[in-house]
Amino acid sequence: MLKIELLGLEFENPLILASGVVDMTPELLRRAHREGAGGVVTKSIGIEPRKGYENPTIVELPYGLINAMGLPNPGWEAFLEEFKGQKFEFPVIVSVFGGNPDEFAFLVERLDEVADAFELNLSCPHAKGYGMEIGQDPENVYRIVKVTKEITDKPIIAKLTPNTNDIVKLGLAAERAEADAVSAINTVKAIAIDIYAKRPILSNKVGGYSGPGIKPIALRAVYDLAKSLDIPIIGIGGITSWEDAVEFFLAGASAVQIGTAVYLKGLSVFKEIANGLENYLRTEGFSSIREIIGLALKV
Ligand code: RRO
Repeated sequence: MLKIELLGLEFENPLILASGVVDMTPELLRRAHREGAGGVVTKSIGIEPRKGYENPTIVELPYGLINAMGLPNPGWEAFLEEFKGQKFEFPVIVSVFGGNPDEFAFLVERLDEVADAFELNLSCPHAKGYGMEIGQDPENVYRIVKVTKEITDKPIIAKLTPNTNDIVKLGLAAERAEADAVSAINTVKAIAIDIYAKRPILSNKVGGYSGPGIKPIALRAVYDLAKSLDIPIIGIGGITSWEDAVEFFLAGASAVQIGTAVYLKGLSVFKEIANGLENYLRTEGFSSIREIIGLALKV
């Protein structure tokens, strides 16, 4: 009932582990799959190793988290070394970040052999020279998708930022450059202040907000993208329950990614949501998840 084919890949279910949460090693990815994820996205990989920012890098709030991890990653060479020759029984989407089209192209070329698909991080909300700073401009989105498509036959997903006045323009630019899908959204630029220390809590001061608090923002982004784009949309943002997931499918998502809920509730959230989805489909008289994608766009 939950099986889907997306980007030419078979997913046991449309619930994918989002980038940046318990996804640093092959064994952690296998564990996410054992616990019910239909596919996984790796932590964003760049050219050089990065330690990330000093602590504190995460603030927990009543409705989610603000993070500024600072793109911690081992760099492409160490990543390739660790993933080369590994076999996975589920799709592994490799997330990459760069500061310009050439860096994205370099990473996609080098990591091609270990990726079933790539997710281009055009949307990290707080890294100087990366992510959202370049991904807010549709022309950059176009150029980066275009060069990566020329280098690989693997599917390319453009991960979009909500920190823009018009996410649909970014999605259309990705589609024009022949992206295979878009994923939306990355985190929402945010800050938390310690009222006694009288200073921002995160070492980087600003970060990205994720979790239940951003779900309606993410859902609106998916809804608007689905109305304008023909390529598949992968919904991300605050999905914590099966009801949340149903909303995203009805708004036009072909799959969803789950990140903060894994951080807050553990990996068991995948089975919980998958069971709830199957029950919903059965009781509403559907035989496949496909049948509910975009139903809320028709009214
Ligand atoms: O590493 C991070 O701080 C980070 C990244 Br790469 C991203 O894409 N989104 C986010 O909220 N944090």
